[in-house]
Amino acid sequence: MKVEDYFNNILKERKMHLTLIDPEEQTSEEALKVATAAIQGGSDGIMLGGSTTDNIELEKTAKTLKENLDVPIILFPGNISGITSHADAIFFMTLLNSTNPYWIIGAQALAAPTIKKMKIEPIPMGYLVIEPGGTVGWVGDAKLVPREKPDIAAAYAMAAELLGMRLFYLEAGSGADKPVPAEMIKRVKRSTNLTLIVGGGIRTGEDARRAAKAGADIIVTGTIVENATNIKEKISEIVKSIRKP
Ligand code: 1GP
Repeated sequence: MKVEDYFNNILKERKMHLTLIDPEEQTSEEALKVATAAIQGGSDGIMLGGSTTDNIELEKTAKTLKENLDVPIILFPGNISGITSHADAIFFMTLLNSTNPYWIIGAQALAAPTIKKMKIEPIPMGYLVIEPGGTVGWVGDAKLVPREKPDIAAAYAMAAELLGMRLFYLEAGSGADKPVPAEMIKRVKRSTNLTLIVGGGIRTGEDARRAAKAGADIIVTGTIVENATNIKEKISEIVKSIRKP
């Protein structure tokens, strides 16, 4: 089954959770342990990537995860180095509010021939970086969307929808001290029919629930698995809170 269909089937019934693993943060064996615990906690898939991903680490980790896990492995590339064939799909994304054409369409053009040859499933996605923006905001030369300007985020989402993208990711930046504001999530969700992903700075069940209630379809967390002593329990806290009616 295609990964996008897998998403859409689940989303008919409930919200989803994805765990982001940065291959640079641990060995591939450790990444497998983290991913296994996250899946036991209720994560619906694993995203692999980071703003400064090293392709050698990525290849190793992706291969290990792909051989040992049953949930989809989705690439979340920070650059053209974030591509490997050991994955089920790739978020084929454009950093819409970058001021540098490289991050809007340059990297995508360089990567497209390889992705076509690899035959992994591309999922077209608009990516918008909100204050504080973290490493991705800096690396991606983003003109950060102010937190109190939900209409700006909604306008970008509408443009993404009109351009034919099917997913939209509101990103506060990995490790952000505060997640994307609920009002912004609400405004984006109300303005489009896109599948809405929200991530950056979500650390508790309450944070996740607020984002899901505001309209996020898919919640992404990364940093919490790097810090948690009991990964399964921590992910389960997040997952339960977004599945509550
Ligand atoms: C980063 O949105 C993701 O791209 C996850 O952020 O590491 O803060 O959970 P955190």
